[in-house]
Amino acid sequence: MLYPRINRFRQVIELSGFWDFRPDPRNEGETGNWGRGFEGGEPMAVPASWNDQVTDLRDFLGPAWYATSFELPEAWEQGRLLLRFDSVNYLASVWLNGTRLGDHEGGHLPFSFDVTRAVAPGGNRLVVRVDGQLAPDRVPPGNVPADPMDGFFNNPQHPAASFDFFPFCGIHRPVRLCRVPSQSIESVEVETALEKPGGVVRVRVRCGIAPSTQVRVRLEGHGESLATDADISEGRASVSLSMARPALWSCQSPNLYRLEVQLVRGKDAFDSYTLSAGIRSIQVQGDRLLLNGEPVLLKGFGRHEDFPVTGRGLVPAVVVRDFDLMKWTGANSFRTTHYPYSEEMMDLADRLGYLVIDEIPAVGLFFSEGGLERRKALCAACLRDLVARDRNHPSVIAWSVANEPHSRRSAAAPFLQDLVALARSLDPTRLVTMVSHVGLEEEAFSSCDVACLNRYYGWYSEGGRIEEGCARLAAELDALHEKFAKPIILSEFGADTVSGWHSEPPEMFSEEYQARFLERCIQVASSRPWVVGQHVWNLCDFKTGQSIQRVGAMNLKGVFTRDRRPKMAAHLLRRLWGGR
Ligand code: BDP
Repeated sequence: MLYPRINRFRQVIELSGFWDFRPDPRNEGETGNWGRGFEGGEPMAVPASWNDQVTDLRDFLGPAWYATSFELPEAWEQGRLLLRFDSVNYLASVWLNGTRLGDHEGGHLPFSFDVTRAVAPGGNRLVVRVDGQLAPDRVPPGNVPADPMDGFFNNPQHPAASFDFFPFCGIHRPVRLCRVPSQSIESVEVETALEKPGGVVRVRVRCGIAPSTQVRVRLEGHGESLATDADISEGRASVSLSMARPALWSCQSPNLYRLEVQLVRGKDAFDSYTLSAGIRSIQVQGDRLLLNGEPVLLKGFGRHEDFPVTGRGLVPAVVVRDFDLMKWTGANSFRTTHYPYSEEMMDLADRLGYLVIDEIPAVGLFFSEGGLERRKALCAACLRDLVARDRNHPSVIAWSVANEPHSRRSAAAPFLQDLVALARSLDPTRLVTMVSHVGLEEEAFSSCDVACLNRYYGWYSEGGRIEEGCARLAAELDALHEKFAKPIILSEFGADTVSGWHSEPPEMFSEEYQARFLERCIQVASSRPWVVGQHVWNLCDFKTGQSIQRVGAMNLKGVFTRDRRPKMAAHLLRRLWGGR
Protein backbone atom coordinates (compact mmCIF):
# COMPACT_ATOMS: atom_id res chain seq x y z
CA MET A 1 0.00 0.00 0.00
CA LEU A 2 1.59 3.23 -1.16
CA TYR A 3 2.43 5.83 1.48
CA PRO A 4 0.30 8.94 0.82
CA ARG A 5 2.02 11.67 -1.18
CA ILE A 6 1.02 15.16 -2.23
CA ASN A 7 1.70 16.16 -5.84
CA ARG A 8 -0.11 17.47 -8.92
CA PHE A 9 -2.28 14.36 -9.10
CA ARG A 10 -2.54 13.28 -5.48
CA GLN A 11 -3.77 15.16 -2.44
CA VAL A 12 -3.98 14.32 1.23
CA ILE A 13 -6.03 15.64 4.14
CA GLU A 14 -4.77 14.55 7.53
CA LEU A 15 -7.51 13.95 10.07
CA SER A 16 -5.28 14.20 13.15
CA GLY A 17 -6.57 16.28 16.05
CA PHE A 18 -9.01 15.92 18.92
CA TRP A 19 -11.58 13.24 18.20
CA ASP A 20 -14.63 12.38 20.34
CA PHE A 21 -13.93 9.32 22.43
CA ARG A 22 -16.15 7.03 24.42
CA PRO A 23 -15.10 3.87 26.29
CA ASP A 24 -17.50 0.97 25.86
CA PRO A 25 -16.63 -1.41 28.73
CA ARG A 26 -20.01 -3.19 28.52
CA ASN A 27 -19.72 -3.58 24.75
CA GLU A 28 -22.98 -1.79 24.01
CA GLY A 29 -21.81 0.23 21.05
CA GLU A 30 -22.37 -2.32 18.30
CA THR A 31 -25.94 -3.13 19.29
CA GLY A 32 -26.58 0.54 20.05
CA ASN A 33 -25.44 1.50 16.52
CA TRP A 34 -22.71 3.83 17.73
CA GLY A 35 -21.22 3.44 14.25
CA ARG A 36 -23.80 6.02 13.18
CA GLY A 37 -22.52 8.38 15.87
CA PHE A 38 -22.66 8.45 19.66
CA GLU A 39 -23.36 10.87 22.48
CA GLY A 40 -21.20 11.71 25.46
CA GLY A 41 -17.77 11.67 23.80
CA GLU A 42 -14.77 13.23 25.54
CA PRO A 43 -11.82 14.75 23.65
CA MET A 44 -8.98 12.35 22.77
CA ALA A 45 -5.87 13.18 20.75
CA VAL A 46 -5.22 11.29 17.51
CA PRO A 47 -2.63 9.95 16.88
CA ALA A 48 -1.76 8.67 20.36
CA SER A 49 -2.62 5.87 22.75
CA TRP A 50 -5.59 6.62 24.97
CA ASN A 51 -4.10 4.98 28.08
CA ASP A 52 -1.95 7.80 29.40
CA GLN A 53 -4.13 10.70 28.24
CA VAL A 54 -6.87 10.09 30.78
CA THR A 55 -6.17 8.78 34.29
CA ASP A 56 -9.07 6.33 34.45
CA LEU A 57 -8.19 4.70 31.14
CA ARG A 58 -4.67 3.54 32.01
CA ASP A 59 -5.49 -0.19 32.11
CA PHE A 60 -8.56 -0.05 29.89
CA LEU A 61 -7.95 -1.98 26.69
CA GLY A 62 -11.24 -1.47 24.95
CA PRO A 63 -13.53 -1.59 23.22
CA ALA A 64 -13.72 2.17 22.78
CA TRP A 65 -15.18 4.45 20.13
CA TYR A 66 -13.68 7.41 18.32
CA ALA A 67 -15.54 9.88 16.09
CA THR A 68 -14.63 12.89 14.02
CA SER A 69 -16.21 14.86 11.20
CA PHE A 70 -14.95 16.59 8.10
CA GLU A 71 -16.23 18.29 4.99
CA LEU A 72 -15.00 17.42 1.56
CA PRO A 73 -13.37 20.23 -0.46
CA GLU A 74 -15.37 20.92 -3.63
CA ALA A 75 -12.44 20.09 -5.88
CA TRP A 76 -12.31 16.60 -4.35
CA GLU A 77 -15.60 15.48 -5.86
CA GLN A 78 -13.63 14.05 -8.81
CA GLY A 79 -11.19 11.19 -8.48
CA ARG A 80 -10.88 8.24 -6.14
CA LEU A 81 -10.83 8.69 -2.38
CA LEU A 82 -9.04 6.40 0.02
CA LEU A 83 -9.22 6.53 3.78
CA ARG A 84 -5.91 5.32 5.21
CA PHE A 85 -5.11 4.37 8.79
CA ASP A 86 -1.39 3.98 9.40
CA SER A 87 -1.83 1.99 12.62
CA VAL A 88 -4.68 1.19 15.01
CA ASN A 89 -4.08 -1.20 17.90
CA TYR A 90 -5.50 -3.83 17.77
CA LEU A 91 -8.83 -4.43 16.10
CA ALA A 92 -10.41 -1.57 14.18
CA SER A 93 -13.94 -1.33 12.77
CA VAL A 94 -14.69 1.73 10.68
CA TRP A 95 -17.95 3.47 9.74
CA LEU A 96 -18.37 6.44 7.44
CA ASN A 97 -21.72 8.20 7.54
CA GLY A 98 -23.24 5.16 9.20
CA THR A 99 -21.97 2.66 6.62
CA ARG A 100 -19.59 0.03 7.94
CA LEU A 101 -16.51 0.16 5.72
CA GLY A 102 -14.84 -2.87 7.23
CA ASP A 103 -12.53 -4.19 9.93
CA HIS A 104 -8.80 -4.60 10.32
CA GLU A 105 -6.91 -6.85 12.69
CA GLY A 106 -3.33 -6.16 13.83
CA GLY A 107 -1.83 -3.16 15.53
CA HIS A 108 1.08 -1.81 13.52
CA LEU A 109 0.46 -1.85 9.79
CA PRO A 110 -1.57 0.40 7.52
CA PHE A 111 -4.96 -0.38 6.03
CA SER A 112 -7.27 1.60 3.82
CA PHE A 113 -10.78 1.71 2.42
CA ASP A 114 -11.99 3.03 -0.90
CA VAL A 115 -14.52 5.65 0.23
CA THR A 116 -15.25 7.23 -3.15
CA ARG A 117 -18.92 6.29 -2.90
CA ALA A 118 -19.30 6.45 0.87
CA VAL A 119 -18.12 10.02 1.22
CA ALA A 120 -20.72 12.82 1.09
CA PRO A 121 -20.15 16.17 -0.61
CA GLY A 122 -21.21 18.00 2.56
CA GLY A 123 -20.40 16.88 6.09
CA ASN A 124 -19.02 13.41 6.89
CA ARG A 125 -18.98 11.50 10.15
CA LEU A 126 -16.17 9.00 10.65
CA VAL A 127 -16.46 6.53 13.53
CA VAL A 128 -13.89 3.94 14.61
CA ARG A 129 -14.32 1.21 17.19
CA VAL A 130 -11.01 0.04 18.66
CA ASP A 131 -10.55 -3.13 20.65
CA GLY A 132 -7.10 -3.66 22.16
CA GLN A 133 -7.95 -6.47 24.57
CA LEU A 134 -5.43 -9.21 25.21
CA ALA A 135 -6.39 -12.65 23.99
CA PRO A 136 -4.53 -15.89 23.28
CA ASP A 137 -5.72 -15.92 19.68
CA ARG A 138 -4.26 -12.51 18.83
CA VAL A 139 -0.77 -11.63 17.62
CA PRO A 140 0.89 -10.72 19.87
CA PRO A 141 -1.10 -12.82 22.33
CA GLY A 142 -2.20 -12.06 25.87
CA ASN A 143 -4.05 -13.77 28.71
CA VAL A 144 -2.14 -16.92 27.81
CA PRO A 145 -2.42 -19.79 30.29
CA ALA A 146 0.87 -20.42 32.14
CA ASP A 147 2.96 -23.20 30.66
CA PRO A 148 5.55 -24.97 32.84
CA MET A 149 7.83 -25.17 29.80
CA ASP A 150 8.13 -21.37 29.67
CA GLY A 151 9.93 -19.24 32.20
CA PHE A 152 9.56 -15.50 32.38
CA PHE A 153 5.97 -14.94 31.36
CA ASN A 154 4.66 -17.32 33.95
CA ASN A 155 5.22 -14.32 36.24
CA PRO A 156 1.81 -12.71 35.98
CA GLN A 157 1.76 -9.07 35.01
CA HIS A 158 -1.07 -6.60 34.80
CA PRO A 159 -2.42 -6.17 32.14
CA ALA A 160 -1.83 -9.81 31.25
CA ALA A 161 0.30 -9.40 28.13
CA SER A 162 2.65 -12.21 27.15
CA PHE A 163 5.21 -9.66 26.10
CA ASP A 164 7.24 -7.13 28.04
CA PHE A 165 5.81 -3.77 27.00
CA PHE A 166 2.63 -1.95 27.89
CA PRO A 167 -0.27 -2.98 25.63
CA PHE A 168 -1.09 0.58 24.58
CA CYS A 169 -4.31 0.98 22.57
CA GLY A 170 -5.75 3.53 20.22
CA ILE A 171 -5.27 5.21 16.87
CA HIS A 172 -1.49 5.32 16.98
CA ARG A 173 -0.52 6.86 13.67
CA PRO A 174 -2.11 9.38 11.32
CA VAL A 175 -5.47 8.90 9.61
CA ARG A 176 -5.58 10.43 6.16
CA LEU A 177 -8.09 11.00 3.43
CA CYS A 178 -6.24 10.62 0.13
CA ARG A 179 -7.35 11.63 -3.33
CA VAL A 180 -5.80 9.75 -6.24
CA PRO A 181 -6.70 9.69 -9.96
CA SER A 182 -9.53 7.31 -10.80
CA GLN A 183 -7.03 5.07 -12.56
CA SER A 184 -3.82 5.28 -10.61
CA ILE A 185 -0.54 3.73 -9.61
CA GLU A 186 -1.39 1.10 -7.02
CA SER A 187 1.98 -0.28 -6.06
CA VAL A 188 5.63 0.28 -6.85
CA GLU A 189 8.26 -2.32 -6.01
CA VAL A 190 11.93 -1.44 -6.26
CA GLU A 191 14.78 -3.93 -6.18
CA THR A 192 18.40 -2.99 -6.50
CA ALA A 193 21.41 -5.14 -7.18
CA LEU A 194 25.10 -4.70 -7.78
CA GLU A 195 25.83 -6.43 -11.04
CA LYS A 196 28.72 -5.97 -13.39
CA PRO A 197 29.40 -3.39 -14.66
CA GLY A 198 27.58 -1.38 -11.95
CA GLY A 199 24.16 -1.18 -10.38
CA VAL A 200 20.70 -2.16 -11.52
CA VAL A 201 17.40 -0.75 -10.32
CA ARG A 202 14.39 -2.91 -11.17
CA VAL A 203 10.98 -1.35 -10.81
CA ARG A 204 7.67 -3.19 -10.91
CA VAL A 205 4.49 -1.17 -11.09
CA ARG A 206 0.89 -2.23 -10.61
CA CYS A 207 -1.84 0.14 -11.69
CA GLY A 208 -5.51 0.45 -12.51
CA ILE A 209 -5.76 -0.54 -16.15
CA ALA A 210 -6.17 2.54 -18.32
CA PRO A 211 -6.35 2.12 -22.11
CA SER A 212 -3.30 3.21 -24.15
CA THR A 213 -1.32 4.03 -21.06
CA GLN A 214 2.38 3.62 -20.48
CA VAL A 215 4.47 3.62 -17.35
CA ARG A 216 7.37 6.07 -17.32
CA VAL A 217 10.15 5.60 -14.78
CA ARG A 218 12.72 8.27 -14.10
CA LEU A 219 15.73 7.89 -11.83
CA GLU A 220 17.66 11.02 -10.88
CA GLY A 221 20.50 12.02 -8.63
CA HIS A 222 24.25 11.92 -8.17
CA GLY A 223 24.81 13.22 -11.67
CA GLU A 224 22.54 10.64 -13.35
CA SER A 225 19.22 11.09 -15.06
CA LEU A 226 17.76 7.94 -16.57
CA ALA A 227 14.29 7.41 -17.96
CA THR A 228 12.46 4.62 -19.65
CA ASP A 229 8.90 3.78 -20.68
CA ALA A 230 7.19 0.42 -20.48
CA ASP A 231 3.92 -1.01 -21.74
CA ILE A 232 1.33 -2.14 -19.26
CA SER A 233 0.03 -5.63 -19.52
CA GLU A 234 -2.89 -6.66 -17.32
CA GLY A 235 -2.21 -3.78 -14.98
CA ARG A 236 1.48 -4.53 -14.56
CA ALA A 237 4.70 -3.14 -15.98
CA SER A 238 8.35 -3.56 -15.14
CA VAL A 239 11.54 -1.79 -16.12
CA SER A 240 15.25 -2.07 -15.39
CA LEU A 241 17.64 0.85 -15.22
CA SER A 242 21.41 0.29 -15.16
CA MET A 243 24.23 2.54 -14.10
CA ALA A 244 27.91 1.97 -14.61
CA ARG A 245 29.00 3.81 -11.49
CA PRO A 246 26.12 4.12 -9.03
CA ALA A 247 26.51 6.12 -5.83
CA LEU A 248 25.89 3.25 -3.43
CA TRP A 249 23.77 3.51 -0.32
CA SER A 250 25.72 2.75 2.88
CA CYS A 251 25.73 3.77 6.55
CA GLN A 252 28.47 6.34 5.98
CA SER A 253 27.01 7.62 2.69
CA PRO A 254 23.28 6.96 2.56
CA ASN A 255 23.03 8.02 -1.08
CA LEU A 256 19.48 8.08 -2.37
CA TYR A 257 18.15 8.57 -5.87
CA ARG A 258 14.82 10.17 -6.67
CA LEU A 259 12.63 7.64 -8.44
CA GLU A 260 9.51 8.91 -10.15
CA VAL A 261 6.88 6.64 -11.65
CA GLN A 262 4.29 8.19 -13.95
CA LEU A 263 1.26 6.93 -15.81
CA VAL A 264 1.34 8.54 -19.24
CA ARG A 265 -1.21 8.74 -22.05
CA GLY A 266 0.10 10.37 -25.22
CA LYS A 267 2.40 13.08 -23.92
CA ASP A 268 0.48 13.71 -20.75
CA ALA A 269 1.05 12.24 -17.34
CA PHE A 270 -2.08 11.63 -15.28
CA ASP A 271 -0.57 10.11 -12.15
CA SER A 272 2.81 10.28 -10.53
CA TYR A 273 4.44 8.73 -7.48
CA THR A 274 7.89 9.58 -6.17
CA LEU A 275 10.06 7.70 -3.74
CA SER A 276 13.69 7.42 -2.70
CA ALA A 277 15.75 4.51 -3.93
CA GLY A 278 19.06 3.38 -2.48
CA ILE A 279 21.31 1.05 -4.41
CA ARG A 280 23.02 -1.48 -2.18
CA SER A 281 23.48 -5.19 -1.73
CA ILE A 282 23.19 -7.23 1.44
CA GLN A 283 24.27 -10.83 1.77
CA VAL A 284 25.69 -13.47 4.04
CA GLN A 285 28.81 -15.15 2.81
CA GLY A 286 30.05 -17.93 5.06
CA ASP A 287 30.36 -16.35 8.49
CA ARG A 288 30.20 -12.79 7.35
CA LEU A 289 27.57 -10.17 6.73
CA LEU A 290 28.38 -8.08 3.66
CA LEU A 291 26.97 -4.68 2.75
CA ASN A 292 27.96 -3.79 -0.80
CA GLY A 293 30.42 -6.69 -0.67
CA GLU A 294 32.20 -5.37 2.46
CA PRO A 295 31.94 -6.86 5.97
CA VAL A 296 29.71 -4.81 8.23
CA LEU A 297 29.13 -4.93 11.99
CA LEU A 298 25.68 -3.96 13.27
CA LYS A 299 25.99 -1.72 16.32
CA GLY A 300 22.75 -0.55 17.80
CA PHE A 301 19.64 -1.19 19.78
CA GLY A 302 16.27 -2.69 20.31
CA ARG A 303 13.81 0.09 20.90
CA HIS A 304 10.13 0.79 21.53
CA GLU A 305 7.65 3.28 20.17
CA ASP A 306 7.04 4.60 23.65
CA PHE A 307 6.91 8.06 25.16
CA PRO A 308 5.21 9.68 28.18
CA VAL A 309 1.56 10.68 27.67
CA THR A 310 1.47 9.80 23.96
CA GLY A 311 2.14 6.11 24.65
CA ARG A 312 2.74 4.33 21.36
CA GLY A 313 1.46 7.25 19.24
CA LEU A 314 3.65 8.68 16.52
CA VAL A 315 5.55 11.76 17.72
CA PRO A 316 7.76 12.89 14.82
CA ALA A 317 10.03 14.87 17.16
CA VAL A 318 10.74 11.72 19.18
CA VAL A 319 11.63 9.87 15.98
CA VAL A 320 14.18 12.58 15.15
CA ARG A 321 15.45 12.57 18.73
CA ASP A 322 15.96 8.80 18.75
CA PHE A 323 17.99 8.92 15.54
CA ASP A 324 20.01 11.74 17.05
CA LEU A 325 20.69 9.68 20.18
CA MET A 326 21.64 6.64 18.12
CA LYS A 327 24.00 8.72 15.98
CA TRP A 328 25.50 10.19 19.16
CA THR A 329 26.34 6.72 20.47
CA GLY A 330 27.80 5.66 17.12
CA ALA A 331 25.04 3.14 16.39
CA ASN A 332 24.39 2.15 12.79
CA SER A 333 21.51 -0.27 13.24
CA PHE A 334 18.31 -1.21 15.09
CA ARG A 335 15.66 -3.90 15.15
CA THR A 336 12.01 -2.86 15.09
CA THR A 337 11.37 -4.62 18.39
CA HIS A 338 8.72 -6.05 18.55
CA TYR A 339 6.45 -4.78 15.77
CA PRO A 340 6.71 -2.70 12.60
CA TYR A 341 7.63 0.91 13.31
CA SER A 342 6.09 3.96 11.66
CA GLU A 343 6.70 4.56 7.97
CA GLU A 344 8.20 7.92 8.96
CA MET A 345 10.86 6.14 11.01
CA MET A 346 11.71 3.86 8.10
CA ASP A 347 12.09 6.86 5.79
CA LEU A 348 14.53 8.48 8.18
CA ALA A 349 16.49 5.23 8.48
CA ASP A 350 17.00 5.42 4.70
CA ARG A 351 18.06 9.05 4.86
CA LEU A 352 20.35 8.66 7.85
CA GLY A 353 22.00 5.37 6.91
CA TYR A 354 20.67 2.81 9.41
CA LEU A 355 20.57 -0.95 8.89
CA VAL A 356 17.22 -2.24 10.07
CA ILE A 357 16.00 -5.68 11.04
CA ASP A 358 12.29 -5.37 10.38
CA GLU A 359 10.12 -7.47 12.69
CA ILE A 360 6.50 -8.58 12.64
CA PRO A 361 4.55 -8.40 15.93
CA ALA A 362 5.15 -12.10 16.59
CA VAL A 363 6.34 -11.72 20.17
CA GLY A 364 5.35 -14.13 22.93
CA LEU A 365 4.17 -16.73 20.41
CA PHE A 366 3.22 -19.96 22.14
CA PHE A 367 2.48 -23.37 20.72
CA SER A 368 0.84 -25.31 23.54
CA GLU A 369 -2.82 -24.46 22.98
CA GLY A 370 -5.24 -24.77 20.11
CA GLY A 371 -5.56 -21.92 17.65
CA LEU A 372 -2.16 -22.50 16.04
CA GLU A 373 -3.50 -22.21 12.52
CA ARG A 374 -5.12 -18.88 13.25
CA ARG A 375 -1.95 -17.53 14.87
CA LYS A 376 0.06 -18.69 11.90
CA ALA A 377 -2.34 -17.09 9.42
CA LEU A 378 -2.14 -13.81 11.34
CA CYS A 379 1.68 -13.93 11.36
CA ALA A 380 1.72 -14.69 7.64
CA ALA A 381 -0.68 -11.81 6.92
CA CYS A 382 1.51 -9.42 8.93
CA LEU A 383 4.58 -10.61 7.09
CA ARG A 384 2.92 -10.09 3.70
CA ASP A 385 1.76 -6.61 4.66
CA LEU A 386 5.11 -5.68 6.18
CA VAL A 387 7.09 -6.78 3.14
CA ALA A 388 4.66 -4.92 0.89
CA ARG A 389 5.01 -1.78 3.03
CA ASP A 390 8.77 -1.78 3.60
CA ARG A 391 10.36 -3.56 0.65
CA ASN A 392 11.52 -0.34 -1.00
CA HIS A 393 13.62 0.79 1.95
CA PRO A 394 17.36 0.31 1.42
CA SER A 395 17.73 0.50 5.22
CA VAL A 396 15.83 -2.77 5.66
CA ILE A 397 18.36 -5.59 5.43
CA ALA A 398 16.46 -8.43 7.08
CA TRP A 399 12.97 -9.63 7.98
CA SER A 400 12.53 -11.05 11.47
CA VAL A 401 9.65 -13.50 11.75
CA ALA A 402 9.49 -13.78 15.55
CA ASN A 403 10.93 -12.67 18.87
CA GLU A 404 11.47 -15.28 21.54
CA PRO A 405 8.80 -17.75 20.50
CA HIS A 406 8.23 -20.47 23.08
CA SER A 407 10.04 -22.91 20.87
CA ARG A 408 10.41 -25.87 23.18
CA ARG A 409 7.13 -27.30 21.87
CA SER A 410 7.40 -29.47 18.77
CA ALA A 411 4.87 -27.39 16.84
CA ALA A 412 7.23 -24.39 16.95
CA ALA A 413 9.88 -25.38 14.40
CA PRO A 414 7.55 -26.09 11.46
CA PHE A 415 5.52 -22.96 12.24
CA LEU A 416 8.63 -20.76 12.24
CA GLN A 417 10.25 -22.47 9.28
CA ASP A 418 7.13 -21.84 7.23
CA LEU A 419 7.30 -18.15 8.12
CA VAL A 420 10.97 -18.00 7.16
CA ALA A 421 10.16 -19.66 3.83
CA LEU A 422 7.30 -17.24 3.25
CA ALA A 423 9.55 -14.21 3.91
CA ARG A 424 12.09 -15.59 1.46
CA SER A 425 9.47 -16.15 -1.23
CA LEU A 426 8.06 -12.64 -0.77
CA ASP A 427 11.50 -11.04 -0.95
CA PRO A 428 14.48 -13.06 -2.13
CA THR A 429 16.76 -9.98 -1.96
CA ARG A 430 16.98 -9.73 1.82
CA LEU A 431 18.07 -11.86 4.74
CA VAL A 432 15.59 -13.69 6.91
CA THR A 433 16.04 -14.25 10.62
CA MET A 434 14.25 -14.90 13.89
CA VAL A 435 15.19 -13.97 17.43
CA SER A 436 15.56 -16.68 20.02
CA HIS A 437 16.00 -17.14 23.74
CA VAL A 438 16.32 -20.93 23.58
CA GLY A 439 19.57 -20.77 21.63
CA LEU A 440 20.92 -24.21 20.79
CA GLU A 441 17.41 -25.68 20.93
CA GLU A 442 16.10 -23.25 18.26
CA GLU A 443 15.58 -25.67 15.37
CA ALA A 444 14.29 -22.94 13.03
CA PHE A 445 17.73 -21.27 13.15
CA SER A 446 18.81 -23.80 10.56
CA SER A 447 16.55 -22.17 7.96
CA CYS A 448 17.62 -18.57 8.77
CA ASP A 449 20.46 -16.61 7.16
CA VAL A 450 21.57 -15.17 10.48
CA ALA A 451 20.82 -16.41 14.00
CA CYS A 452 19.67 -13.72 16.45
CA LEU A 453 20.18 -14.51 20.13
CA ASN A 454 18.84 -12.61 23.17
CA ARG A 455 20.94 -13.12 26.29
CA TYR A 456 20.84 -11.76 29.83
CA TYR A 457 23.46 -13.84 31.69
CA GLY A 458 24.61 -11.57 34.49
CA TRP A 459 21.07 -10.26 34.88
CA TYR A 460 18.20 -12.79 35.00
CA SER A 461 20.76 -15.49 35.84
CA GLU A 462 24.26 -15.00 37.29
CA GLY A 463 22.85 -11.82 38.87
CA GLY A 464 25.65 -9.67 40.30
CA ARG A 465 28.26 -11.94 38.61
CA ILE A 466 29.03 -10.32 35.31
CA GLU A 467 32.17 -12.36 34.71
CA GLU A 468 30.37 -15.68 35.23
CA GLY A 469 27.60 -14.44 32.95
CA CYS A 470 30.06 -13.47 30.23
CA ALA A 471 31.85 -16.81 30.42
CA ARG A 472 28.51 -18.51 29.88
CA LEU A 473 27.68 -16.16 27.02
CA ALA A 474 31.03 -16.82 25.33
CA ALA A 475 30.59 -20.59 25.62
CA GLU A 476 27.07 -20.47 24.26
CA LEU A 477 27.98 -18.25 21.31
CA ASP A 478 30.79 -20.66 20.40
CA ALA A 479 28.48 -23.66 20.65
CA LEU A 480 25.81 -21.93 18.59
CA HIS A 481 28.31 -21.02 15.91
CA GLU A 482 29.63 -24.56 15.85
CA LYS A 483 26.13 -26.03 15.57
CA PHE A 484 24.54 -23.71 12.99
CA ALA A 485 27.65 -22.48 11.11
CA LYS A 486 26.25 -19.06 10.33
CA PRO A 487 26.71 -15.50 11.51
CA ILE A 488 25.13 -14.58 14.84
CA ILE A 489 23.66 -11.31 16.06
CA LEU A 490 23.57 -10.72 19.79
CA SER A 491 20.17 -9.15 19.39
CA GLU A 492 19.45 -8.25 23.03
CA PHE A 493 21.58 -7.90 26.15
CA GLY A 494 21.02 -5.44 28.95
CA ALA A 495 20.49 -4.68 32.62
CA ASP A 496 17.77 -2.68 34.37
CA THR A 497 19.27 0.53 35.74
CA VAL A 498 17.81 3.24 37.92
CA SER A 499 19.09 6.49 36.49
CA GLY A 500 21.13 8.27 39.17
CA TRP A 501 21.73 5.13 41.25
CA HIS A 502 25.45 4.53 41.73
CA SER A 503 27.62 1.90 43.36
CA GLU A 504 31.25 0.93 43.31
CA PRO A 505 31.91 -1.95 43.10
CA PRO A 506 29.01 -2.18 40.66
CA GLU A 507 25.77 -3.65 41.97
CA MET A 508 22.67 -4.60 40.03
CA PHE A 509 20.42 -1.64 39.09
CA SER A 510 23.31 0.86 39.37
CA GLU A 511 24.60 2.82 36.40
CA GLU A 512 28.05 1.30 36.98
CA TYR A 513 26.62 -2.22 36.73
CA GLN A 514 24.85 -1.52 33.44
CA ALA A 515 27.99 0.07 31.97
CA ARG A 516 30.23 -2.81 33.05
CA PHE A 517 27.70 -5.42 31.91
CA LEU A 518 27.34 -3.89 28.44
CA GLU A 519 31.08 -3.35 28.06
CA ARG A 520 31.87 -6.97 28.90
CA CYS A 521 29.13 -8.39 26.65
CA ILE A 522 30.38 -6.21 23.81
CA GLN A 523 33.93 -7.46 24.39
CA VAL A 524 32.73 -11.05 24.20
CA ALA A 525 30.80 -10.31 20.99
CA SER A 526 33.55 -8.22 19.39
CA SER A 527 36.20 -10.89 19.87
CA ARG A 528 34.19 -13.21 17.62
CA PRO A 529 34.20 -12.00 14.01
CA TRP A 530 31.16 -14.10 13.19
CA VAL A 531 29.10 -12.19 15.77
CA VAL A 532 28.06 -9.65 13.17
CA GLY A 533 25.75 -7.57 15.35
CA GLN A 534 25.47 -6.20 18.86
CA HIS A 535 22.07 -4.71 19.70
CA VAL A 536 21.81 -3.39 23.23
CA TRP A 537 18.48 -3.76 25.02
CA ASN A 538 17.21 -0.99 25.04
CA LEU A 539 17.73 2.47 23.59
CA CYS A 540 15.40 4.02 26.21
CA ASP A 541 13.51 2.99 29.32
CA PHE A 542 9.96 2.06 28.41
CA LYS A 543 6.62 1.37 30.03
CA THR A 544 5.47 -2.15 30.81
CA GLY A 545 2.66 -3.82 32.71
CA GLN A 546 2.97 -4.10 36.48
CA SER A 547 4.79 -7.01 38.09
CA ILE A 548 7.45 -7.60 40.70
CA GLN A 549 9.96 -7.70 37.82
CA ARG A 550 9.22 -4.13 36.72
CA VAL A 551 9.88 -1.32 39.18
CA GLY A 552 7.30 1.43 38.64
CA ALA A 553 5.87 -0.50 35.63
CA MET A 554 9.00 0.31 33.67
CA ASN A 555 11.63 -1.73 31.90
CA LEU A 556 14.72 0.23 32.95
CA LYS A 557 17.21 -1.32 30.55
CA GLY A 558 17.41 1.86 28.49
CA VAL A 559 20.80 3.48 28.14
CA PHE A 560 18.69 6.63 27.97
CA THR A 561 15.77 7.35 30.29
CA ARG A 562 12.22 7.45 28.97
CA ASP A 563 12.61 11.24 28.54
CA ARG A 564 15.85 10.63 26.59
CA ARG A 565 18.57 11.57 29.11
CA PRO A 566 21.80 9.54 29.01
CA LYS A 567 22.83 7.07 31.68
CA MET A 568 26.54 6.26 32.14
CA ALA A 569 26.17 3.38 29.69
CA ALA A 570 25.24 5.74 26.85
CA HIS A 571 28.60 7.49 27.27
CA LEU A 572 30.32 4.11 27.34
CA LEU A 573 28.68 3.02 24.07
CA ARG A 574 29.67 6.29 22.47
CA ARG A 575 33.28 5.55 23.37
CA LEU A 576 33.14 1.90 22.24
CA TRP A 577 31.27 2.58 19.01
CA GLY A 578 33.01 5.83 18.07
CA GLY A 579 29.98 8.11 18.32
CA ARG A 580 30.14 11.77 17.55
C1 BDP B 1 13.52 -10.24 26.20
C2 BDP B 1 12.42 -9.67 25.33
C3 BDP B 1 12.17 -8.18 25.56
C4 BDP B 1 12.22 -7.87 27.03
C5 BDP B 1 13.60 -8.18 27.55
C6 BDP B 1 13.76 -7.90 29.04
O1 BDP B 1 12.67 -9.92 23.97
O2 BDP B 1 10.95 -7.83 24.98
O3 BDP B 1 11.87 -6.55 27.31
O4 BDP B 1 13.87 -9.56 27.35
O5 BDP B 1 13.50 -8.80 29.83
O6 BDP B 1 13.06 -11.40 26.76
O7 BDP B 1 14.11 -6.79 29.39
